[in-house]
Amino acid sequence: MALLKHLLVAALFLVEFVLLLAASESSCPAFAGVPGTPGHNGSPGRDGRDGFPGPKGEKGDPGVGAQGPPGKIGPLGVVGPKGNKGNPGLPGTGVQSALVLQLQSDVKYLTDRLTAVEKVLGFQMFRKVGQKYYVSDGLKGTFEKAQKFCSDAGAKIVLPRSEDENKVLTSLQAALQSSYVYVGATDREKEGHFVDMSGQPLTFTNWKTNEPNDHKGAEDCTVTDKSGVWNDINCSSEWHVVCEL
Ligand SMILES: *[C@@H]1O[C@H](CO)[C@@H](O)[C@H](O)[C@H]1NC(C)=O
Ligand SMILES: [Ca+2]
Ligand SMILES: [Ca+2]
Repeated sequence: MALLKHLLVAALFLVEFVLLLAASESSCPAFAGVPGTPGHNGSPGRDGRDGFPGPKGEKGDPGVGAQGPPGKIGPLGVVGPKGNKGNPGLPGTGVQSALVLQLQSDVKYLTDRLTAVEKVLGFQMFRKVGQKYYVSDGLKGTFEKAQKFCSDAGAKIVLPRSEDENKVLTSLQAALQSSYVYVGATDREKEGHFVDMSGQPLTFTNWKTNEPNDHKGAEDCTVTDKSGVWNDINCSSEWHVVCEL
């Protein structure tokens, strides 16, 4: 049965094929056939040609250039007028005031020391003892000249106030190869009462035995000898001058 059905279908197709051939080769009218089923979609066609150029575009915005390098520095201006005086400062705190006072004190001390040292450097010979300098140019003179020489140099005639100072004066005296050096002690105001150049009593003395003796009633000035002992002597003899700073 199945074989027979296939044979019948195949025969039907054959008849339809013969009829189609006959219809295409003859002009004689024929009956319109039953429409076939729609075919499948074909493959896409080839790309079309490029289109015509479009219309001209609108005018563009103005361009912006990059910033150029800075120009040269101009010439100096005229100096301006002097400014007004500043306002007075605020009062300092206790700590600041103390610090300023300490610094002022330190500066004054250093300035005084420097001034003294500069004076010392003006002399041919000097010795340092404590905070003092004993200085000399090797000159000789009366007591009055000795006083003036030291005063003119911004100093005072030497007067040892301690054993140490007396020894240093003896050392300087040896360097001067001096027999006697005037020291700043006199009893001109009151016989037998020796005072310093400010009129104050002496706090240190180193009198030789049996001195001061006011020999011939004419000895109101004082000298040290080579060994460092003191003697009263007249004020008009010329002895080495030593000053202290
Ligand atoms: C002063 O003393 C010296 C030596 O000590 C002596 O030669 C001189 O004559 C004295 N001068 C006076 C005025 O006394
Ligand atoms: Ca005397
Ligand atoms: Ca004497």
